[in-house]
Amino acid sequence: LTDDVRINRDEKVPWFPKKIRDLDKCHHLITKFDPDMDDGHPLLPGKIKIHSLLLFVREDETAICSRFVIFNVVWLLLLCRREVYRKLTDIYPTHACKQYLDTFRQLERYCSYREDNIPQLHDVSRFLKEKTGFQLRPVAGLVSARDFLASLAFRVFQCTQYIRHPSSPMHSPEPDCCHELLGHVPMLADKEFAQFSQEIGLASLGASDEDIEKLSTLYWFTVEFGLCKENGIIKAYGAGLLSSYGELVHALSNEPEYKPFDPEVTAIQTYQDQTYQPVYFVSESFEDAKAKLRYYCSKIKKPFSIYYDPFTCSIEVLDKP
Ligand code: TIH
Ligand code: FE2
Repeated sequence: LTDDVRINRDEKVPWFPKKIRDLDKCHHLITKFDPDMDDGHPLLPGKIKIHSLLLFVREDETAICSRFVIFNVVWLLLLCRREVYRKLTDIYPTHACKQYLDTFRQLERYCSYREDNIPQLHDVSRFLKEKTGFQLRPVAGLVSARDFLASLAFRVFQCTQYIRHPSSPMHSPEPDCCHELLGHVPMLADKEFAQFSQEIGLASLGASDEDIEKLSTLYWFTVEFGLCKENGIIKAYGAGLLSSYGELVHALSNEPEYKPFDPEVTAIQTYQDQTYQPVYFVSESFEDAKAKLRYYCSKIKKPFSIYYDPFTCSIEVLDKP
């Protein structure tokens, strides 16, 4: 995280975006899985090395994006359409929370979500914008936690466009377009959840590295792997679960450990991102999770406070009295 902390001399806090336009500086990629070290990584289609693709991105972002799209369309047609989509939609009715089921139905209707179609990022983004003001922005890989969370403050969601390797359709250790479209998009179309996501983002602006670490852990156990109660029954709302058949089944089996969502505890829970989670946090409801998160964020120490102007989508920085 050291690189992307741009210290602002006057304020002595890490630089952060104040306008949507500033997000052009918020897509620092991290190479978590070094392709030279990890040939068996399921995101590497055959011999194609992710990091040589990433180097290319910096030189010519648009060229690579269209190559990615063509490339991905092939995988998507071959596998996302059948395996991922079909298997997941089979178990959503029993495993996904009601908010998800509701917005998923709308996506089927208005964004042509179906097993033989690839929804276009642009159409999906337009749908979200109308529902909750969220918009999607393509990104070439895994973005640093600071940059990723900062974009949420503006209701901007950075989306990968490539797809997992067909050898592991039921789980990918890194986000891909199945994860974004099936996991995140339906939840971002829910008002309460969109608000929750933006609040994590707002709390991250100008936060210390230590607080970013805690906020990204909170994000991990809620937005990615969160469970919630519905009439006493546990359901999934986390995107990492809703895009992985394997983990969705695992999360609601009796194998993992469940803990009540409590930001203080959740923020310091250790996690791994290679395989299924051994621990999940269960929220009473979104309202409850939001209230707890808001209280937690109000305790984060910063030498300033911020105001988000929803008309201009920009941040005003206010001195603390
Ligand atoms: N495990 C998820 C999937 O298979 O769709 C992808 C990820 C979500 C979060 C981290 S990796
Ligand atoms: Fe994700």
